[in-house]
Amino acid sequence: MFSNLGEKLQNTLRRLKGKGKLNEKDVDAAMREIRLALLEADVNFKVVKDFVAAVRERAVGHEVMSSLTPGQQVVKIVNEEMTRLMGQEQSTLSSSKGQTSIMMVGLQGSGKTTTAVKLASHLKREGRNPFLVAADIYRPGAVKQLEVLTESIGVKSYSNLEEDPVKICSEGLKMAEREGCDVTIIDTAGRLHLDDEMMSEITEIKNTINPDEVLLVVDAMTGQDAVNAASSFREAVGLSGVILTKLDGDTRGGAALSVRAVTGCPVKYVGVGEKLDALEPFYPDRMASRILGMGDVLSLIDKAEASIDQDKAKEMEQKLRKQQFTLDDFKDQIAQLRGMGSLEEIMNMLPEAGNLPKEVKQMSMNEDNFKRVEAIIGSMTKGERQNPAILNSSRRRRIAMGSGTTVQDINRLINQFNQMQKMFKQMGAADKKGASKKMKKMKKRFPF
Ligand SMILES: Nc1nc2c(ncn2[C@@H]2O[C@H](COP(=O)(O)OP(=O)(O)OP(=O)(O)O)[C@@H](O)[C@H]2O)c(=O)[nH]1
Ligand SMILES: [Mg+2]
Repeated sequence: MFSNLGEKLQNTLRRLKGKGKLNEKDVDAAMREIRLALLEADVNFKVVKDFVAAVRERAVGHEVMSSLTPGQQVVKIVNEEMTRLMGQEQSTLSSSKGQTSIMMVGLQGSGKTTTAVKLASHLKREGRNPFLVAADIYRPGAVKQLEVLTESIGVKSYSNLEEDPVKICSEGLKMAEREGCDVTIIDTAGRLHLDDEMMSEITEIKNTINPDEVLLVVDAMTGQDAVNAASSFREAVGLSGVILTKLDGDTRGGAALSVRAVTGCPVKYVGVGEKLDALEPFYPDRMASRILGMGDVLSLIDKAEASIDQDKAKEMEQKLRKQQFTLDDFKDQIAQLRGMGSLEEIMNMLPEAGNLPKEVKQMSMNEDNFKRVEAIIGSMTKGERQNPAILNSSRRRRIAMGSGTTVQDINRLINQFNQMQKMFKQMGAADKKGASKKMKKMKKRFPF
């Protein structure tokens, strides 16, 4: 995704990071490169100008220039400004309960129908009960396309080729209620170009059914054309959000980086493939980190969350409450995090990570390390695993022999285990005091 832009920005920033001290000339040279990279990625020229000015102003500030790691600070600034550019916070659907209606609009071929079904599938996974309405009666096969797709995800739909689109929509809404569905997604017809006829039809639908959301679907591959379409739709019908499709292709990034700044409309989702599960909520911070090659750590955590055994996590929480966390549990935890890089890499992205003990941060979750931990713990007796406090030096020597490791390895592991235990106690205490939202989220995701 946006690989060309990412590569260029990363190269520029890497050079900055490599310098011990920065002066204004270094910053200016870097800003020129960033400006060029953004323009080449088809970011709106005015957006580029404002962005570069904002980054420059902060980058040549006293705090950055006099800091020990000025290059690193500039990277942080670019990341923050890019996040801000894309809307700062994730923008969700305006209503998450009760009867909700969502109208999809957009130019022909932008991905409306596919995205409508993807969204239904996404909302279904979130526990809602979606319903689809096919209001595109012009293109032959459009209704059938929607029917086939909705059936494939087990969602009901409505259409009626005898009626006009406005009537279909109001009928569809009633039908959805009768069927006991709580989200109605309406797929409208697209035209090749913005024209009055299309605008007046969707305006009429909008005025009749008064939907909770009007989402514009735009093809990110079309760059600034997508942004222009968003401006026109916003003026003509009003939009509550944008969905960018085809971000999986060799999209340059111009649309994703400019649409919010130019139109003021938040990007709510992105389409990342033709399959019906290829829709993701849009997180400005994650997208910025992805472009800048900082790794999409939170998405990684989402993945981890999906792979972590929820029953085990509950059991673990009970143990933690009773402070019965043993070395066996420690091993299980590491096994679940295996292959995700070091905890430090993962947690550096979270502001609270600074408070984590060094021993915990430096734990590496790679395969070799895991094998070593497994061997060490495997060479312990049950009593030792339950209560590592009894591990005196002769026991440690025996375990090192048995596991083919050294006493230092054992010491390090016990140290990490102790620190982790201490961290849980702190987390427990923070919980009582009302921990920050991020910390709670982290705890939920890493239920050790
Ligand atoms: N690679 C990729 N293809 C997509 C994505 N979203 C949609 N498509 C493809 O884009 C093409 C057009 O999608 P449709 O959903 O039919 O577009 P539409 O806006 O409903 O088109 P009309 O109804 O003709 O206006 C299809 O081949 C989709 O598979 C995406 O996120 N990634
Ligand atoms: Mg369609």
